[in-house]
Amino acid sequence: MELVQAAIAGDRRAIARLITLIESEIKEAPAILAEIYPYTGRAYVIGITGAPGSGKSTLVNQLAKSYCDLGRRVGVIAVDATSPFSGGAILGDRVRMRDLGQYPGVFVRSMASRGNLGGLARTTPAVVKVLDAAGYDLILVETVGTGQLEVEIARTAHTVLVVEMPGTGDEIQSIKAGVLEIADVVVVNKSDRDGAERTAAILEAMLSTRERWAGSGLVYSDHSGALLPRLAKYLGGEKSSMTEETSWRPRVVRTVATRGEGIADLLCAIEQHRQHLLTTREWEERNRLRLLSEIEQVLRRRLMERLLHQVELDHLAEVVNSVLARRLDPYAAAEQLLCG
Ligand SMILES: Nc1nc2c(ncn2[C@@H]2O[C@H](COP(=O)(O)OP(=O)(O)O)[C@@H](O)[C@H]2O)c(=O)[nH]1
Ligand SMILES: [Mg+2]
Repeated sequence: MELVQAAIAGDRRAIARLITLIESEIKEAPAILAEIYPYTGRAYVIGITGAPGSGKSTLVNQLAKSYCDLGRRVGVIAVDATSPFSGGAILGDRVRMRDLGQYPGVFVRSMASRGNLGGLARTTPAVVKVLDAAGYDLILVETVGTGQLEVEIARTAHTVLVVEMPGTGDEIQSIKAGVLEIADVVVVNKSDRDGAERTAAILEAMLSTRERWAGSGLVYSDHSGALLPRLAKYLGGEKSSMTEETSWRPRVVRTVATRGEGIADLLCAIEQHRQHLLTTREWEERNRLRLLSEIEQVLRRRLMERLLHQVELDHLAEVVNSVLARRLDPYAAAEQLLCG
């Protein structure tokens, strides 16, 4: 496809159009991704998650500029919440990210989550691939930041930053949301406010006691992960090849994103994590789990589509009526639908 080749060659308009096609999940999307896939696997993906207002977008701005100054090509994907009422995405982030547009080496894209839970849009991993194939060697992905458990980013990124603000133990969002589990680097942003030092100390203490094994966040037992943990175990061998000495201990970094303070430290922590992944088996393990998780998600969707395609509507209505009339329970109903 001409458009795909143009995007791979780095044509910004082609990249933008390709992303739009993939986002709208046109029926050619699988063929497009198949063409792109051989060109992927070169980018380093950094995920940025954390509660709304914690400063994710401001940090992403700073990181993008810093990497750009270092001569890197940077792709930015900001996932917005889609309001179930308006269907529109939040404008604030888009405005905030606009000044990145002046940087020729930076490509910025907003995506609406379209009701997908887990902090990303369903097509975000595919969009990451487009930017990867187009030669962006660093890709920053900002999650929606609903304050809920956003673990999908751990399956997409090589390094996950969890952004916090100064607060007491009770107020620290990532502890409440359990999202600390997936953090590779914890950022205490807004460190110009009181209590940043104490917050950093609380987080350090939390992180030193958390149970760890390579890629724990990746096989987090969310509602969907039945196949993934089993296969991961089978393919990856024992639960952990990491000993205490070789496993990564998440770093805590304080920043003031609005003033660019602490950004150099943050870059350093990200680089240390990257080096850690590369020098241990974790790099390989994470890649395996990431791809496995992607296959599983496509499989899940395809199986459901196939099932819905096969079931006769008459039959479905009949089964539902039986459940309503208490002649059949929901489990038996599902079984009947599966067996046709
Ligand atoms: N005081 C202070 N404000 C900040 C800092 N970083 C971001 N902000 C402000 O916090 C608000 C939310 O930032 P934003 O980046 O949109 O947060 P997001 O919702 O997590 O993406 C904005 O008004 C920023 O200007 C910081 O380090 N210190
Ligand atoms: Mg934001």
